[in-house]
Amino acid sequence: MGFFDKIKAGLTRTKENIGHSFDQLFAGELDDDFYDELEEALILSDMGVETAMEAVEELRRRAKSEKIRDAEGGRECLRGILTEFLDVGDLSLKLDTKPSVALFIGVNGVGKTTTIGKLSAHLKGEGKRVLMAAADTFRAAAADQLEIWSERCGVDIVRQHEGADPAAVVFDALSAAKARGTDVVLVDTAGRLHNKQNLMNELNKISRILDRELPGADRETLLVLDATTGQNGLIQAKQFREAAGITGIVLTKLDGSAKGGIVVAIARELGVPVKYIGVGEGIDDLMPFQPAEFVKAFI
Ligand SMILES: Nc1nc2c(ncn2[C@@H]2O[C@H](COP(=O)(O)OP(=O)(O)OP(=O)(O)O)[C@@H](O)[C@H]2O)c(=O)[nH]1
Ligand SMILES: [Mg+2]
Repeated sequence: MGFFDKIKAGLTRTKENIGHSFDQLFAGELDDDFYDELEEALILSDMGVETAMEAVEELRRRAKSEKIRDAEGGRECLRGILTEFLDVGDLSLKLDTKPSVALFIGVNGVGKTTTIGKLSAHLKGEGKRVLMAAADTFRAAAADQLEIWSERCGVDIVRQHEGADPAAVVFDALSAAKARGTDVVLVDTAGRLHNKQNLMNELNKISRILDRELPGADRETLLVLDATTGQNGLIQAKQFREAAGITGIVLTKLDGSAKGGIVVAIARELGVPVKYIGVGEGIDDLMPFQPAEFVKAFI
């Protein structure tokens, strides 16, 4: 299945939640009732009140200035507006230096480890030498889970004992990467610590090691968010954004009960691009995000 079909299948929940499909909504006239219903539907799709209102306001403005009268024309216009909302930065991963580093952060259970596994397979397929760093030392099972992915993908892993200093694991991984001619180091981090401050301190310490050991190297800090958590995910994202400079979002579980609008809300409210989406638990279920295709499947 291609991007469009996967997304379309994943967003069946949006339809259930807004009580009807966008198709039905876009069947009639562009009157006041239409705009009210559209705003409600967008809010119910997890877009957030602010972003939904902005989108509808902009549609009203453009429909007037471009003399769009029928709803089908309105649909095309709305698609354009939402695609613009999603256009907040470069969608590709900039991992060109050798080595370069991608750091995966996010609360527990969102899909960090799984995403690293999927991305490893993808990068390896492009001919890159990948190394995983098991810097989630909070639970022994975390490194075990990453190790299973490393075996599945046939890539190297650096790990230490449970409770080891995550920054020390990163230090080891970078030394190994330099010695082995690795292209990309993927760093898994803990989602759960005794408290949020500990987690943020730990991420800062890892970040300082990267600055010191690999000055000038390309680095992506990818915040992994579970799309099914809706607006809660946005609150988490704002906290992480303050603690660590996020360069991109990986939005997982868009195959599940996610409602789609959250994708637009994240890009719009955080100003950080969604770079990849997770559409299942399998090794091939990670896709580069395609804004225009996404919006077409959504609306
Ligand atoms: N349906 C679906 N499930 C996913 C996706 N990504 C991850 N999962 C599942 O979500 C669960 C949690 O994934 P993990 O990768 O362990 O999440 P994590 O962020 O590493 O979790 P912690 O290490 O506990 O912080 C697993 O059962 C994954 O298979 C996705 O895109 N779709
Ligand atoms: Mg994990």
